[in-house]
Amino acid sequence: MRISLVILSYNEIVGLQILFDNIPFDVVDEVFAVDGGSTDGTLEFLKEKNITTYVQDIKGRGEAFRIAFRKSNCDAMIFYSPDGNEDPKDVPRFRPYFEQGYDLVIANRMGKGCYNEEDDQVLKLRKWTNNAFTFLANTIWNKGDYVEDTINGFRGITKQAWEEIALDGSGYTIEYQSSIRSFKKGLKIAEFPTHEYARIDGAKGSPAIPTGLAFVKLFLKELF
Ligand SMILES: Nc1nc2c(ncn2[C@@H]2O[C@H](COP(=O)(O)OP(=O)(O)OP(=O)(O)O)[C@@H](O)[C@H]2O)c(=O)[nH]1
Ligand SMILES: [Mg+2]
Repeated sequence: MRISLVILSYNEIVGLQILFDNIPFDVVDEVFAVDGGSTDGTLEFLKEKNITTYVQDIKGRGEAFRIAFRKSNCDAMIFYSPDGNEDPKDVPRFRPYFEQGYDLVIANRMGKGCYNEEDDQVLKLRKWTNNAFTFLANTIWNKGDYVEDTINGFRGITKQAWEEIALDGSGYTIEYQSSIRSFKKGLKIAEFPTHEYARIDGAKGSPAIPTGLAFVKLFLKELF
């Protein structure tokens, strides 16, 4: 089983500089980056590190996932975002699941023994919203074991499964769509517990309200 590690970046120079040396490149067979059009030195940094980088014509994580699928020469892809949320030490944890025949493997921030970036706050608005979308998707479409984190971007998928689910989602909804479509197709899904850390360059991140609305739209689209 050959695995690609796909670095997803959009103006992530601060995170990259801190995290890059901790990424265990030796456990994958291919590495490349898909970039949303960075202007902060991210592209120069990746070039200096000899990481092949595809710069998107159309922005958004949805498009980035689709480009990764077209560019990967392997059987499965792991998507890693170097903004600080995801622990690079988790990268080696995907392969055993793929080798056991799982189609979609998700780093779980929500279940027991997991940690979400809001867990030390009283108001966990983002976590609760995530969990509500997760509950709906499980209730409506999942015929297998409950999947606790349908939204985390830190996930891996086989190319065969990717082909089957044919995702057209844009932006930050792509992961949720990948979970919903995997439920619909009855694909084999595994989760392992992860610890979500704080964003390194705190100034950025996905905007809560537009992102929430995009999720509602995607949910309704999948429903009808
Ligand atoms: N390739 C690519 N990557 C993107 C794009 N938009 C965001 N990213 C990357 O995707 C990752 C996650 O985006 P964030 O903006 O951190 O979204 P988030 O994790 O939901 O938000 P925070 O919790 O605030 O970190 C980061 O590494 C971004 O650099 C894009 O259009 N293309
Ligand atoms: Mg983030």
